[in-house]
Amino acid sequence: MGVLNATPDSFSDGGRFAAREAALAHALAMIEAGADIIDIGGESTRPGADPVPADEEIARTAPLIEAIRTRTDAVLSIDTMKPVVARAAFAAGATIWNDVAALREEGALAAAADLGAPVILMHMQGEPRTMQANPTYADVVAEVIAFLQARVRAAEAAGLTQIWVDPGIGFGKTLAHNLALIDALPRIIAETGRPLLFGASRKSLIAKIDPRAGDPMARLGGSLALALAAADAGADIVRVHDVRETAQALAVRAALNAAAARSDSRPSSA
Ligand code: YH5
Repeated sequence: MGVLNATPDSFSDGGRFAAREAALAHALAMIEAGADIIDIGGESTRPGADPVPADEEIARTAPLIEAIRTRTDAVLSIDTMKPVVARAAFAAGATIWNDVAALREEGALAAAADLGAPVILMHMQGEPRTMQANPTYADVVAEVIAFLQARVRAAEAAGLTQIWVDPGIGFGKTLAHNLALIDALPRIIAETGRPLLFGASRKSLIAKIDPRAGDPMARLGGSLALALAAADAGADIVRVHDVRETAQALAVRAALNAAAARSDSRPSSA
C-alpha cells in the first residue's frame, strides 16, 4: 500500500489544481513502482495535528480519487475517520475504508455496512492532537489485542466481512510500546484471526532508535527494516511511502525464502 497525502503541507504553490496534478502523478508513480493499493488521506493524523472539517477533507480527497480512478485499475483506499468523507470517497471510486479510529465515530459502522466496505480497523490511544503526550498501558499487547477483537466483533455485528486489523504504530505509543507490538505481530494475527496491516514507514520510532534520522526523509533504512520484519511476522499489507524500495526489499526477501524452501526439501538437508 502506497501512502498518498492530500494535505496542505503537500500542496504546491499553484493551489488545489496543481496539487491534485502532483498527487495524481505520485499515485501513478507508486503504482508503476509496485503498489497494489493507494491510500489517500486528507486529514493529517500525525502527532499534534489539528482536526480538519469534513467538507475540506472531501474537497482534498474525492476529486483526487476520481482522477486516479479514471487512469488506473489500482485499488484505492480512503484514510479517514469520518463517515461522510468515506461515503464521498466511495462515490468517487475508493473501495476500502482505512479508519485509524476503527469505526468508532458516530454512524461509522452503519456507513461501512451501507457501503459494503472492506475495512481496516486500527488501534489508537487518544486522538491525534494529544495522543503522544503520555501514552500509558498496563500491558500494551494485551490491550491492543482486546481492542481489536472488540472492534472486529462490532464490525461483524454490523454485517461487515472483509476486515483487516492494525496495531497502529505511533498512535498513542512510546518506542517501548511500538517495539513490544512489533514483537507480538504473530500473536496479534493469531488472536484476532484477521489479516494485518502494518504501517511504520518514516515514523518517529525510527528517529528514537537512530538519532541521526530527525528528518523523515532520512528514515528509509529503518522503514525497510520494519517492513521486512512485518512481512516475516505474517503481515498481509505494509503501508509505505517508498514503494519502489520496499517492493525491491520484499522481492529479495521472497527470493531468499524460496531458496531456503528448496534447500530444506533436498535430501540430506536434515
Ligand atoms: C497506520 O499506521 N498511519 S497517517 C508520522 C510520521 C510519518 C508518517 C514523520 N494512517 C497509519 O503515516 N492508517 C497513518 O512521521 C494509517 N495504519 C493505518 N491503517 C500517519 C503516518 C505518519 C505519521
